Amino acid sequence: MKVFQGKLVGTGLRFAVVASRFNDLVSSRLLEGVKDALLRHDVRHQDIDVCWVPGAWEIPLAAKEIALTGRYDAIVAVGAVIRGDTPHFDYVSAEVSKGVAYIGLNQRVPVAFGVLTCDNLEQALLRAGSKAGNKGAEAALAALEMADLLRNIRSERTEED
Ligand code: INI
Repeated sequence: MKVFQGKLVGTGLRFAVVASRFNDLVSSRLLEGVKDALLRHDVRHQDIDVCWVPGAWEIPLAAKEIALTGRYDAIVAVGAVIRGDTPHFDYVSAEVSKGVAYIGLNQRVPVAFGVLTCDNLEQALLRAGSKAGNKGAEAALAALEMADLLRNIRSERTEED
């Protein structure tokens, strides 16, 4: 039996973060969470690039272009979609989640989903580095694990090796 697993070791891995400027108060905290988690797992500062987009809607296109460069082992998407008085929230949150998932599958690069979809700003801030943790940091760890897992699968490196 072969067991493939990813470890949380960032040595030699390159990451891109796509961050949406809309609700910047939240997304900048998520971005800090991503950077902190990656740096604490031995990713080098110069191996983390950041790409800002206007809003969550724009994340998938930027993530696709980044994936196409072939320069990154994983991408982390961060942003905050916060419900308002109209159905706008539903359209933006549906498209960003579908788009991010599609790009990962289509480009064969992990794209971790650190985009919050919340009913209000308070819920978002709780998940951006306060009581409910930092979902950016959680997404970064998922990206790290998946990058190592794919590296292992592609080189057939298993636990027994
Ligand atoms: N973009 C967000 O990232 N979060 C939001 O909460 C949001 N709301 O609610 O409007 C939002 N809208 C902008 C959208 O992502 C696009 O940037 C815009 O529609 C232009 O394409």
